[in-house]
Formats: sequence, C-alpha cells, structure tokens
Amino acid sequence: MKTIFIAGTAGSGKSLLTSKLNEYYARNGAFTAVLNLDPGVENLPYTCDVDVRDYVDIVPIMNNYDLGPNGALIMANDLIASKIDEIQNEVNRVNPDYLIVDTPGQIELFAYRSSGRFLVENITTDEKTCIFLFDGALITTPVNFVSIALLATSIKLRLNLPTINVITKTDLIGTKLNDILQWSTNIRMLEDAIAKEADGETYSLTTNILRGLNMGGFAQGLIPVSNVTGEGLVNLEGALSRILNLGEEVED
Ligand SMILES: Nc1nc2c(ncn2[C@@H]2O[C@H](COP(=O)(O)OP(=O)(O)OP(=O)(O)O)[C@@H](O)[C@H]2O)c(=O)[nH]1
Ligand SMILES: [Mg+2]
Repeated sequence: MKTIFIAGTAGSGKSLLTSKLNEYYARNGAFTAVLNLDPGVENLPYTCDVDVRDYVDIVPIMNNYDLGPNGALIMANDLIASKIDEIQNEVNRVNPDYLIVDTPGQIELFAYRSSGRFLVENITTDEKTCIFLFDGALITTPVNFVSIALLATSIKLRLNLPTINVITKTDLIGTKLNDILQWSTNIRMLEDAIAKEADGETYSLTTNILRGLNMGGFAQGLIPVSNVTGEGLVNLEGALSRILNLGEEVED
C-alpha cells in the first residue's frame, strides 16, 4: 500500500485534488482509498473510505472543554493520534494499492504539531510521499511565491517525506502561469521580478530567503494542475509513480 498525503495552505484545493486523483487512478484501473484526516470539515467532494470524523466530533469537544474552534481542532488531532491503531486497522481492512490522505485545512495542525508527524510515520509502513499544493490564486506575485515556497520547505522538513510540488487552480490564472513556471526554474528571473515588486527590507529578506531555499532545491519540478479541468493530472501521476513505483505508471 503506497500512501499519498495531500498538504497545502487553507483552500488550496487539497480536498478537490484528493477527489480528482482518486477518480483518475480508478479510471486507470488502480485500487485506491481515501482517508480524511480533517476532523473539522463539513462537506467533502468525495466519499471517504476511512474518516477521522468517525472517531472524533469537534462540537462536543468545544462544548465540553470550553474551547474555540482552533483549540478544539488541536485537541481533536491529539485524540485522532491516540486512535491510530483503530484507524490503521480500518485502512488495512480496505488495503488499497494507493491510500490518498486529505489533510486538515489548518496546515499547522498537520505539519507542526507532533500528532501530525506521528500519523504520517505510523499510518502505513510502505512507500509514502507528500504532494504540496501551491495555491495558484495566492502565488501571483513573486514575493508571495517565495513565502509559500518557504512554507513548502518548512513542511518538507517537518514531515520528512519525498515531496511533489503542485500549483493548483491553473484554470484561473491564465498567462500568469508562464511567469510562475519561469520563476520556479530561473532564480535570476525571479530575483528580477522581486526587484520590480519590492524594495528595501522586503526585497533583501525575500531574495535572501530565496537563495537559502535554492540550495535545497527550490520549488523543484512544480507541476501545474487544474482540479476543475483535470489538466496536469497525468503529469502528477507520472511524478507520483517515479517516487512510489520506481517509474512504473498506471495504465492509460
Ligand atoms: N477554479 C478552480 N477552483 C479550485 C481548484 N481547486 C480547488 N478549487 C476550489 O477552491 C475551493 C477550495 O477547494 P478545497 O478542495 O476545498 O480546498 P482545501 O485545500 O481542501 O480547503 P481546506 O480543507 O478548507 O483547507 C473550492 O471552492 C474548490 O472548488 C482548481 O484547480 N481550480
Ligand atoms: Mg479540505
């Protein structure tokens, strides 16, 4: 069983990509299952095979412990980690070829609290990878692009998983996509774009961060995807295969 974690900032398209990727694999004859790790979500665009909301309920947690929504989500996440054996058993009963894991909207819950890392390490034992979503609607300026890349790098450090970088919502950003793809492959061009947008402290901080990120393989192989049109899913599947199956792709 190979596991694919879908992470990214709030609203970046994690749940919709989970649904599209699940459909894509199914169309190509692969056996997949979806695990929802978001205890706070109300509506999902797919049917969960395993759902943490069966183990924790946010509303009584808020009422019983007098917590606001974020405090309750933190407590819910810790409770989920304590149910790992039951969740693992449920996943093992389904035993898919690919387990696609949709992660919470609040990225810090998943990436920065120890319960998130614990789940990543213990949910299954075989190959695992993470898809990090750069929200196409957020990274239309070079400074925003660098700050999301900083977040992506920090999450890669936290989760310690091979990571595929994806830019979502390409159907909404038109020709800006070309600029973003050039920024992701040509650091000089990105620095020039930063210089046009920012000066003073913002310029020097952004370019210094960028140089640091570049040493670790900055926004490597950014794959453009639209979760609405499905464009780019074939490239994403290829990248997943290279990590999870040593290059063997599902039938087309
Ligand atoms: N046009 C367009 N809209 C998208 C795309 N991906 C997601 N959306 C929309 O963006 C909104 C958020 O998508 P979700 O899939 O819920 O994002 P998420 O990252 O799961 O959100 P949270 O779990 O709340 O953090 C929804 O209205 C989606 O329909 C895309 O590629 N193109
Ligand atoms: Mg979601």
